[in-house]
Amino acid sequence: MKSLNIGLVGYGFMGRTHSNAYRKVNNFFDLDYKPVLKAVCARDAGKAAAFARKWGWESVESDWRKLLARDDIDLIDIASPNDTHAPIAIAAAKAGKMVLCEKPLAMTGAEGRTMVQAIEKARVPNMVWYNYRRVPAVTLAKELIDEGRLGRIFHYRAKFLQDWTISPELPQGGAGLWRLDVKVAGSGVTGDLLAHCIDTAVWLNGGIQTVNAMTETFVKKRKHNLTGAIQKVGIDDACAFLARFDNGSLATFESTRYARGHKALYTFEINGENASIAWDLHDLHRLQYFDHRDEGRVRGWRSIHVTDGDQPYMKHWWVPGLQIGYEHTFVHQVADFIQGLSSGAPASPTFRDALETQYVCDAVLQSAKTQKWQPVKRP
Ligand code: SOE
Repeated sequence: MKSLNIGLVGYGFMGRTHSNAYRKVNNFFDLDYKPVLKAVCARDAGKAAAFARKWGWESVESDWRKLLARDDIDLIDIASPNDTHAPIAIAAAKAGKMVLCEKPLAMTGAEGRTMVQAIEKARVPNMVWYNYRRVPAVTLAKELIDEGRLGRIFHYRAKFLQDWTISPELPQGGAGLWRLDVKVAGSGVTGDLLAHCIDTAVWLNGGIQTVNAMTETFVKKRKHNLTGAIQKVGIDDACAFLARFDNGSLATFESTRYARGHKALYTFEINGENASIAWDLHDLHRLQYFDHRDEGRVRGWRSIHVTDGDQPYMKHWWVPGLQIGYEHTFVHQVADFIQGLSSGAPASPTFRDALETQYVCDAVLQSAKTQKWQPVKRP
């Protein structure tokens, strides 16, 4: 087995999910490469060192440029805040490193395009961590749709609801709270949560042509955690939009961080002429499926417990009936990336795939401003 030497940038929530995935993947998947946790990089060297001790990273860097200059690193994994994705990814590609990047790919479509250009010029393997594609039930939904079981698709309905920013006392900016700081995050729920819904939707149901959106910022001013200054909030706290897909289906998307009681309720439902599918992150191992072609007397919604060996990814885990969870989606993503290295068929979403989501997010935010339908522009 060959070594795949990883240099991770960032040690937050996503740094943990990625570290866990690199450590576990070879225990469950037979692969040609073994990720080696070579170095973790973060501005705060002390905190990075503590993280390295906990997760087994061999060394620590406090400047990502030094990490990129190291000959013993094959792959740069960007798990730092959104405003750092482009400079690190572009420099890493120029340095000939493979690049994995947390979602959203970029702050805007224009920025994402420069990243795709750099990656494709350097011809380095790349991927964006839209992890929900690799929930086995969601992958099963993709298989059922691709087999044509739903027939013509009429409707796509997605929601991602949270409630963690309702308090006006919550500051913006800094560790853990940069998602509220527009200069660092680029946008609010659109880039953070709807980006997941859009990525899954485009994967399952094809391209989006046009959107009509509304956004709201419920808390207008917050204290900045780093400077203490009371500042205008620049992110969207909530966003809802209508969309038309290339295949003629109609969609509604909604996301908010103000849905009291909901912590991470990502749901989608797809209605086709023959069958419908529904999925819910809080019950992530189940896929709801209704097939109108079933015998009438027993026709109804089936709740498929996606835990059997012939269902996506599950033969790599325990025995039928036993569930896996959120962290396993990241393990699947690493496994697929490595299998892509071996086969030469890159795992999706690549940077180019993820750029599509940026273009949709741009159109959504533009529509919320103009209060008009906006076509998704792919310059
Ligand atoms: C925000 O709270 C967040 O952590 C997102 O940034 C993740 O992408 C999402 O999967 C869960 O919620």
